[in-house]
Amino acid sequence: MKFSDEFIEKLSEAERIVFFTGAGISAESGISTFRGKDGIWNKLKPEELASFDAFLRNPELVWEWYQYRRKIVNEAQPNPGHLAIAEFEKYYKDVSVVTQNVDNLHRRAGSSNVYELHGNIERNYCINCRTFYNKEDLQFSGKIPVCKSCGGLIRPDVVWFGEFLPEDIFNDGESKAIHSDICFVVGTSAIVYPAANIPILAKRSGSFLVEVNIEETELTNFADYSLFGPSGKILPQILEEVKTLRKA
Ligand code: BJW
Repeated sequence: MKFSDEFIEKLSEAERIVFFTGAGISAESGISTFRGKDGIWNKLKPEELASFDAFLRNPELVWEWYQYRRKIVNEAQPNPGHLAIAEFEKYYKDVSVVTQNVDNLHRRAGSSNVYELHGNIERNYCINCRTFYNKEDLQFSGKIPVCKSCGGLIRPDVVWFGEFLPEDIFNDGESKAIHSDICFVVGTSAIVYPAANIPILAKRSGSFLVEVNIEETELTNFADYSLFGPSGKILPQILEEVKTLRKA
């Protein structure tokens, strides 16, 4: 792939890089996106699965759905897109991943600075006393697990619609984006707020905004540069360009 001269110059001069990622980066690992042709929300209703009210109405159903997704995530492997992002750390002094994904694949790929805006599917907590439980601390046998300390219902540590994002993580991720030289926006429809504000703020603060997606999104007209194609193909090609520009 031939990149623009302006993009190559930015890659050459940059010191601080942010990758703002969404479900599309994990599509090539076999994890479904939410929207679009094969998206989860085409078959299942978000209001029945991804809100606190839905959980209180039918905790068994919500647990079953998360257990199903956990199985897929556990069996999935980071793809060349995740791996390329992790390898950027060899070439830039400050590389951060600000992700909407809950699948842990950026960490498993080796990225060191990961800000998980919507939580992590492997963690859980009690809705009463907020005791945390890792996946290995819990058994799900059709009956929803309850807290060993207080007997409260345990829920996945993810952010559902109408819930606030973890404040410190959001603020730190936003700050990284604001201070970045290049902000890559990878595999997201960029329609879920407040996360979708982050790339907008990055560009308004002077960062060069590069979109990587298989199709146009809400952000395309706002981005400085758009690269259309699967992130598992495009990101390794950008990394190859970086390798020729910068020495490890
Ligand atoms: C590829 C590819 C490949 C495919 N390569 N690319 C107006 C009306 C109603 C509500 C609101 C409103 N405005 C704002 C809101 C609030 C709401 C919101 O934004 N809703 C919008 C949908 C309109 N936001 C919230 O509720 C948030 N909280 C909040 O606002 O708190 C304040 C508040 C408090 C109290 C009362 C009211 C407000 C919380 C949002 C939480 C989102 N949670 C989810 C589920 C997480 C848990 C789980 O996983 O189970 O997060 S929803 C889902 O969407 C998930 C994702 O992180 C998020 C973003 O999706 P993403 O990653 O962009 O995926 P897709 O599928 O949309 O896009 C995939 C992209 O990849 C596509 O572009 C493809 O083309 C591309 N792609 N293959 C490259 N190989």
